[in-house]
Amino acid sequence: MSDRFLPRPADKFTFGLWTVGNVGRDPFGAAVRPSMTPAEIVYFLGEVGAYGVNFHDNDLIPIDATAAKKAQILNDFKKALADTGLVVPMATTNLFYDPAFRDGAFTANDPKVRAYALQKTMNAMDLGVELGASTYVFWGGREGVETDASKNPLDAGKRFREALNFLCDYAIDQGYQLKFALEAKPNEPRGDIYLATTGAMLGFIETLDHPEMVGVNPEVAHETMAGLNFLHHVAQAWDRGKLFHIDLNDQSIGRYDQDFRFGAVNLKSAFFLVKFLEDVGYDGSRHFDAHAYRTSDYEDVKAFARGCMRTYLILKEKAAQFNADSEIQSLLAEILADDGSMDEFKGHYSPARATALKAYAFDRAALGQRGQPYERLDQLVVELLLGVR
Ligand code: GCO
Ligand code: MN
Ligand code: MN
Repeated sequence: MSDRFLPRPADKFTFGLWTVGNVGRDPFGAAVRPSMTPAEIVYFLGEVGAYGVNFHDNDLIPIDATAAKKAQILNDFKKALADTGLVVPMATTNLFYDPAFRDGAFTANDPKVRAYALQKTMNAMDLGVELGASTYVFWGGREGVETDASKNPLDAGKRFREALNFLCDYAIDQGYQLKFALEAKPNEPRGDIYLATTGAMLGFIETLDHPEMVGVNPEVAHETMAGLNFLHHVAQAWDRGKLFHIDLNDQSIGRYDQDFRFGAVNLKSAFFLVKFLEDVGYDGSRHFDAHAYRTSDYEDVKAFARGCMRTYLILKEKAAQFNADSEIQSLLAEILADDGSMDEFKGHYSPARATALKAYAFDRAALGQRGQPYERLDQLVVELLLGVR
């Protein structure tokens, strides 16, 4: 392995406890790997070179743990963090596994479930902050329906808004320096999950009492499952200053929720994503929300985790190569050429500008005759990725 692709803390590569700790259970089969304790997972992540570890409340502390058990787990976990130097940049709440959440959490029809979800989240926020988290993720896995007969989507939206407003105020009241990151997913485990895309989340955030505290946590697999262009959603989030976190993995369109190793399916999309994050200077966590194939043993899970980080770093190098490639750059310059003749029409509206633009005689036929060398450009990208440039 070439050293330049070894992860460093500055890369901010993080994994959830549930990712490398995934035991390979799926809807059709039982666990295939023995479970590791949270502390064991931290040592495992330290060994593969990760920077941080994230968790759901119940990845760390089982939902029915006694106070003594909780204290012991926390003690072991903190020791593992200290021994490895790993940090906890993000925490989240499990609001999907327990049967109590079978009809959702913040959007459930039963007000007792909604209140319990708030209580559970406040406790989980306390736990996350105690361990150093500065980003708090909300993934509403059960916040949806199988039938719209069961729930009015307007009510669901109001309930979700009320819950987030309550929790923002709780964070402020506690003096927590927490930012919230909302993670959209179109479906699975519910038939349809509310606020199904990152774009929907961005619109929703503006309706909150403290929109400045709330951003998004887009995930490659989630927009891809819906057949959408993930990069475009990330770009919109970045443009609004809302890219607070990102979940990296991979996914084939039209398949089950795969959570594959970053870059495992669509290297070209992964390349443009990494290039975007690096070009704009995204400096948050690069969080891998993925898990190894069910066929893997723990040696292979290490290969999975190292592979996620290594592919990111290779693609980062490819992005720098793209930016330095004279043929690519001169093609881009040609594509983006601007002779300045339209300068008088650029910028904000003014009555004079509108009048001048309406009076201008365009040569529409000439506009339509101009071709663009996008085939050449794309082939250069392909060759760069294939390592022949
Ligand atoms: C999924 C989601 C989850 C969330 C996690 C953190 O598809 O199951 O991506 O993995 O990211 O619950 O909120
Ligand atoms: Mn996911
Ligand atoms: Mn995720």
